[in-house]
Amino acid sequence: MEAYNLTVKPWCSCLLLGLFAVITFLSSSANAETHYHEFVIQARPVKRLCRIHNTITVNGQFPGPALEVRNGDSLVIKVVNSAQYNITLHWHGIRQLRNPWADGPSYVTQCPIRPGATYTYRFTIINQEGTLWWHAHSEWLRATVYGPLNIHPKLGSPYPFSTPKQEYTLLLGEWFDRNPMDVLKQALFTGAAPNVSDAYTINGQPGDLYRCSGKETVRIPIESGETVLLRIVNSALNQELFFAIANHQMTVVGVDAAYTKPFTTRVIMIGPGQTTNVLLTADQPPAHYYIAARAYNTAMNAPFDNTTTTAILEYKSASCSTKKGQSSRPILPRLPAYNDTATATAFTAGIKSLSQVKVPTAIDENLFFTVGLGLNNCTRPNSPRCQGPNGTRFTASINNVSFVFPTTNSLMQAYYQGVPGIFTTDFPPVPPIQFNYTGNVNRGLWQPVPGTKLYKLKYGSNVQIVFQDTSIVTTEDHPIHLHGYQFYVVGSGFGNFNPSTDPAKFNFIDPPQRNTIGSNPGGWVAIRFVADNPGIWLLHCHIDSHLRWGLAMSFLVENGVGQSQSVIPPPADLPQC
Ligand SMILES: *[C@@H]1O[C@H](CO)[C@@H](O)[C@H](O)[C@H]1NC(C)=O
Ligand SMILES: *[C@@H]1O[C@H](CO)[C@@H](O)[C@H](O)[C@H]1NC(C)=O
Ligand SMILES: *[C@@H]1O[C@H](CO)[C@@H](O)[C@H](O)[C@H]1NC(C)=O
Ligand SMILES: *[C@@H]1O[C@H](CO)[C@@H](O)[C@H](O)[C@H]1NC(C)=O
Ligand SMILES: *[C@@H]1O[C@H](CO)[C@@H](O)[C@H](O)[C@H]1NC(C)=O
Ligand SMILES: *[C@@H]1O[C@H](CO)[C@@H](O)[C@H](O)[C@H]1NC(C)=O
Ligand SMILES: *[C@@H]1O[C@H](CO)[C@@H](O)[C@H](O)[C@H]1NC(C)=O
Ligand SMILES: *[C@@H]1O[C@H](CO)[C@@H](O)[C@H](O)[C@H]1NC(C)=O
Ligand SMILES: [Cu+2]
Repeated sequence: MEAYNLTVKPWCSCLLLGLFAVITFLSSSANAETHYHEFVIQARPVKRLCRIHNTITVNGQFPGPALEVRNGDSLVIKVVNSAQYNITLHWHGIRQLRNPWADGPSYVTQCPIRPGATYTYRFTIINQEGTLWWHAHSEWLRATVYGPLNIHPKLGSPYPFSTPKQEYTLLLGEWFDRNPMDVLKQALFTGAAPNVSDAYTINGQPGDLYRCSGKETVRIPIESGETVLLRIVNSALNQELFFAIANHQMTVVGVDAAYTKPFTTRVIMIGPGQTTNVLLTADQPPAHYYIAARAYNTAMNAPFDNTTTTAILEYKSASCSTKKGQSSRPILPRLPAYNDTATATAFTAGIKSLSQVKVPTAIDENLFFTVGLGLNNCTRPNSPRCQGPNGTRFTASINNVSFVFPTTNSLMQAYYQGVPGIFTTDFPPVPPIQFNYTGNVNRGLWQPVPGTKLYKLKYGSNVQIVFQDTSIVTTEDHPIHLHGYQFYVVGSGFGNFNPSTDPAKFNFIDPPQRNTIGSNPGGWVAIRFVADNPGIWLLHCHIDSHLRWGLAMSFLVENGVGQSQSVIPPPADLPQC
């Protein structure tokens, strides 16, 4: 099984010697297995865009090591923090049943792993198959600390499609020609939007269209006529992306570790946090074709990185003839306009579960969450700390609460140990004020209230949440990620959600199962799930600048009856604050 195409350049391979290299082989044993890994967080020189950057990596690798596992397997990952920053790791999309201790968001389920400290994440994959990924979940460290987590079917269980000849994981990333932590620090000081990235990347490489990058461009070899599986992950920090392959169609077969009804498309849109599995058949004349990704940008009047990253789909039979003396570049695919919401929406709406699913119908918790940005007024608008629009500071909120992460304890540790004063459980189920969410919103409504508010859910309750984007500052597609759950996306639309007419159009037959879904710019999306995983689970926008401004909240899912419905005790090495 060939899985992950990582180019190790000669100048850095020496650095890798002597380090703990992690290579996963899937053994042929019929039983579930336990995979042991050591992830050493360390700064390493990485050359991109003509410059060498001291980059936070795992085991010196950028992107980090690929985890190849099977449904039912367990993982034991010892994280050794040899970097200068506090860090935690999150296993994005893994349900972590009754085990919030292994989820990772810093100050939510654990205190950070300090420099010099270690923590071992232990978890089992239960009934999940497809592509997930792992990433740092503290400040902006996930800009470079991320890697794939590919879950293969149990031994002897086939895919619900013909077995592909090869598999390749394509991690789409965002590269800053700076230390990303400094970019964040500057933004938090000025109150303005953070600087945009300098490049997008595919498996860490920007590709041919950037300075100094051409030679390192990722190449995907393919044999004429064969079909391969591409596991595409949007690991970019702040940007939704369009993705296409010149002259080729793709067949979508899975998203976020759930199989989908196959459908053919020329372009995919993928939000930060999401994954998309596609089958690709080499049915074109043997040649080299660009694989490319660039921004899908929905925020109005906001600067964004408008560059294009590329990899090369290389027909093997074309290699010899075209490698030498090849003067013309591969063909670039046509990507939609940056603001092509029609294409993005049509793609996302086309995704359906492979077969009929069991959507909860009798709803116990009917939640309506407004999501969006805001502006905090400054008493001294000319202060260097108020460089947001018209002397303000950017903020963001859900239901007018701008989420504040605790600093002296994690939510889960405080809850488990009964430590008071860390959070309250009065998060509002509906917005405190009703207004025309997508209309011209009165400026007096733009400033939310900071708070560390949780919403309590009874074990086993049936939950519906409608995420309503607002036009405060700007309408925008917010990719909302829920930890600890896979939810059904039952409906979506534009404008204001209409509770009397829209639910009639919900899909209860074959809605997709996801862990991250976009709110629709100036629109809404509705999800449903059963609160069957006790613990504290973060819900947030996966655009990291929005997350840091407060576009988040947390659910406190209470224990049910007995041990099998209760949070397991924390591991002995859980970091303390
Ligand atoms: C952000 O961009 C501004 C303008 O280009 C530049 O002056 C500043 O140094 C940048 N800051 C960081 C941290 O990259
Ligand atoms: C990208 O943005 C820059 C600066 O705003 C602009 O000069 C350039 O034309 C844009 N490029 C594309 C491909 O849109
Ligand atoms: C998209 O941008 C183009 C050019 O920047 C503009 O002409 C067009 O009106 C925009 N379309 C939408 C749907 O906003
Ligand atoms: C900033 O002020 C200008 C001039 O008063 C106004 O036109 C603009 O809408 C304001 N922008 C914001 C974001 O408040
Ligand atoms: C909300 O605002 C939009 C955009 O201005 C407008 O088209 C719509 O009629 C308004 N809706 C209501 C209920 O006022
Ligand atoms: C913030 O400032 C704007 C414009 O100066 C004003 O309209 C708004 O009411 C102020 N908001 C608050 C909460 O003071
Ligand atoms: C949010 O709360 C603040 C403080 O009560 C208020 O000024 C503002 O209008 C509220 N905004 C919304 C959208 O509810
Ligand atoms: C790192 O985490 C510890 C424990 O929570 C905290 O005391 C310390 O302030 C953190 N350091 C930074 C730089 O955030
Ligand atoms: Cu957002």
